[in-house]
Amino acid sequence: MENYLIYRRSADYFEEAMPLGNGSLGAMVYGKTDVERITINHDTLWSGKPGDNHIEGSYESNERAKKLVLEGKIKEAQEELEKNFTGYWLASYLLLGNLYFETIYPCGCQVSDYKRVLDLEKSMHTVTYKKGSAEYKREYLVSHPDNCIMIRLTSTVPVSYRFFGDALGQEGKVSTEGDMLRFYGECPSIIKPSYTGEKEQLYDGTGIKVNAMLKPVTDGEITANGKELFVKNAKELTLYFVAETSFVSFDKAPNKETYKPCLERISQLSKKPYEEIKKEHIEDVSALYNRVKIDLCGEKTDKDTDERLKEENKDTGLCELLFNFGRYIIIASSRNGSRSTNLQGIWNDSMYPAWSSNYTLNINAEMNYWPVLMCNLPDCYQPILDLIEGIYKNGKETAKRLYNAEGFVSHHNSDLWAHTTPVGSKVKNSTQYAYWNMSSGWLMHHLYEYYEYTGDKEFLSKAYEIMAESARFYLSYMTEYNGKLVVFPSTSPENSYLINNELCYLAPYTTMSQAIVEEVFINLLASAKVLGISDELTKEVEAKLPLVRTYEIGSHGELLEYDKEYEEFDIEHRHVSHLYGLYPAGQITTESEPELAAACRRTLERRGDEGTGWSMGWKVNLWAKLKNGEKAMKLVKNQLKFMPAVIPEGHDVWHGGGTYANMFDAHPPFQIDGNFGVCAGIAQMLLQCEDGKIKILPALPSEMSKGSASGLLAKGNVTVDIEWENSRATKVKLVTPISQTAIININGSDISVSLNPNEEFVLA
Ligand code: FUC
Repeated sequence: MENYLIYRRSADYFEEAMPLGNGSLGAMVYGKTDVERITINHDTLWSGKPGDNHIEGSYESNERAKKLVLEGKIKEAQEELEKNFTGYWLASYLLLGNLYFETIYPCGCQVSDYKRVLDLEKSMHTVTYKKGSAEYKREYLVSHPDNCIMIRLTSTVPVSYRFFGDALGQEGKVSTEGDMLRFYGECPSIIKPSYTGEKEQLYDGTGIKVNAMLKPVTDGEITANGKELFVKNAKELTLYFVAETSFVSFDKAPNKETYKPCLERISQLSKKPYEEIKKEHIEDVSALYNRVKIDLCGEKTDKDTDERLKEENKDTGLCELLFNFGRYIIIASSRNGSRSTNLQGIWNDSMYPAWSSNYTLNINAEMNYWPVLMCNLPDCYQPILDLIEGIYKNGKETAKRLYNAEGFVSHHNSDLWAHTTPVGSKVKNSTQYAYWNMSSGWLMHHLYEYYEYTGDKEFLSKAYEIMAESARFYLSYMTEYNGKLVVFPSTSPENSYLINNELCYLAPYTTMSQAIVEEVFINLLASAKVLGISDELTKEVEAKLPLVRTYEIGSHGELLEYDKEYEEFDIEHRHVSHLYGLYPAGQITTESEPELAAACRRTLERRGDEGTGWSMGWKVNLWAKLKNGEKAMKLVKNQLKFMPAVIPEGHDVWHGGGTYANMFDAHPPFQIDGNFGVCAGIAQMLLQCEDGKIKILPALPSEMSKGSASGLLAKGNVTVDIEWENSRATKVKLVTPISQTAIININGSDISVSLNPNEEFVLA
């Protein structure tokens, strides 16, 4: 079983360090034997504050831009939007700080037998080594039940340690308090995104505050000097770390007390024995992790993980490890009560992370949740549902102010505060990303998908209001154009085309916008049917649905991305937005829409098999949906291409992604979406739910001709176990709490089966 990341040397870079987390607290452990470094995160440490960030005049600007597009003046329309429509940058995800500790050894001998291992099943990191004849062991974990970071240092001889740290960029402080090390500070209320190139931070007392404490419990002697903590002659040392922030909720000023609760919590917690915390932690995480087990019959190996990544011929075991690592990071970064995972999950070591490490909603933030339900982790899905609720509440004002429309709307970016306004801040060419009012529609996919997998009608009846308001926005904002009902004008996320050698982003409409609206409408009607709702809204949606579909096939046989065929600028552009209908929406399937599916295939062929990490992750899913296991596997392997922590000079970061030594996805730079994307893609090679069927092994590559998978979740809350040999399913076991008739596609045939609640159904 591929449950371990193994290394025989410590990390020099973040992209080599080991991630641990409980959804809220995150730690990146370097495993250094001289001066250890642990970068610590808390999911609520962001810049900014809640509230209205709309700018005046955007409605009028959009109206002017619409008119210009109608007149064919695309460049002028873009300039108009960039001048008067684009708004403030949103908040940035930050870091809590770094904890360091130096080990002062009794002998100066060399380190030998060094090994660090991340155990995915137990969610624990262990470092072992020797110095002379003395043996050293370190254990690291981040507990969800006890909400703390735990470090346990043991050695066969007494050693001494020096602890110190840094906190929250320029304003944070680290000092000692009694026998503890305290980290405290305040987040800036404004910090410019790294891509503006401006390093500017504003601290005005309104930012989120943090207090964190590290407390040692040891057989050695503890002293402190105000700045650093010392532990002398210890053979056993347990470190407890807790953090409290003043964050309250997306719509309230952060004013929760942090200092006292932090002190109280650490003094209580430090009475609890390490072994007890560890036992409860392992029970907690392994209960989630072990729901799914796959065996892709890879070679048994004890090789270092980065060495495996560097090998030319990657075996199926590495694919299995990538899948398991994806499930591991879901559990480590997204738990009930934590924030929705951002561009870096919860792991970030910079005050100026790439793209602010916030929520990019034109693919990235959604991709983070693609594998969660399939991997039977509905408990880890709640954070994105919470984010959607915030966006829904804020997005009503945005719909009114920017579009004079009903319902709610959000754009390509959001943050801890669930902001829904377009960014761009008058920057040239910002239309390319900032002018995109489609994320509110895309997010509805996640509401309906949650219902589809869990069958939770109570959830659906609550979510329905949000889905209805999303539909209302598009109904009231869309325009008739060439006999169709379209989002006018629109962009296709971050792509461009050429007119007279000029870069254009805006088009009268785009395939993706239309596919998103179609999905919003279809899912609304499906939900209304489940809930027995029939009213004005459902009637209007039903009547307008046929006017929304605009799919066209171009001269290369490809699916068109815009209202018509334009001259392409970057044929291998990383976004494959126009294939939204194939995946994630599933409107196009090879069975229901063979012609459109063939056009999707041409589009993918023309886009190529490279891309940023997340782009390849998306393509794994798309090829799997096209039932092409060989291509899906090729993309998995491309994504597994080793990426050094220092990006080689001249490397094309827009087309050349890969995987870092620590298995983190490389855009590059590090971006976690690709990990989640490929994890979902591997699951889709084994199981798909479409056309009202559960399809077994729909895109199995020849390299995976033998194997087994258990615990995958299918729509309808059906847990599926599969065994296969010679590329044919030999045994399929289904269990569901919901009585239902399911159609199972197995070895090329459809079989209708009646499933009784909690009774195993076996097809052999
Ligand atoms: C989208 C992508 C970029 C990057 C950014 C965070 O804008 O186009 O490649 O992933 O999000």
